[in-house]
Amino acid sequence: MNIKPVVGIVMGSESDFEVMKKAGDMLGKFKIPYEIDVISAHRSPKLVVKYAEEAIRNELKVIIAGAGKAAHLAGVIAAHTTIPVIGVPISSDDLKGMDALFSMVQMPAGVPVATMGLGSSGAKNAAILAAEILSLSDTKIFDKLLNYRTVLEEEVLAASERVKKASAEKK
Ligand code: RP5
Repeated sequence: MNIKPVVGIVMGSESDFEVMKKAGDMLGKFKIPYEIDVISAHRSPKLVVKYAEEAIRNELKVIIAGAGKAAHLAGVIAAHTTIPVIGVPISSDDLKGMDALFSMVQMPAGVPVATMGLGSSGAKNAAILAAEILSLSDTKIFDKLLNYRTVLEEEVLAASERVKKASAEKK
């Protein structure tokens, strides 16, 4: 997208991309322009501080940060900006994401990170939450969110029909 990004998606490693691209896909559905990058709280800490400090000047409205293991990326960004930060904990083989979840959700009072659930669902929800924040001052996004909820309901109704039909066929 050529339009100026209003959401920044960052991740701690390229290995997070498979999950974090789901956030980008969801923002794309809402036609919300975003930028996406890899910056690491541990491996490139100066870049993280620079990103966070320049975020307001770059007119970002929400930052989505995904990381695994000792997941400090979202918290460090939140420490350097007042833009809302949404964290996505990413699962790893060792502790199955509990490490990332606890690192992110246990922010000390004063510096919030809106922590999502683990993995792909968390990445999608991060994008939807970003859209909800933006919708407070953008009626087009507000309408798209309402439409999205309608689609969700239609999908449940369709699933309901399929399950009832499959169950009736077994009787
Ligand atoms: C974290 O460590 C990253 O966010 C990633 O989830 C995890 C492992 O990184 P790699 O070793 O795969 O680069 O900083």
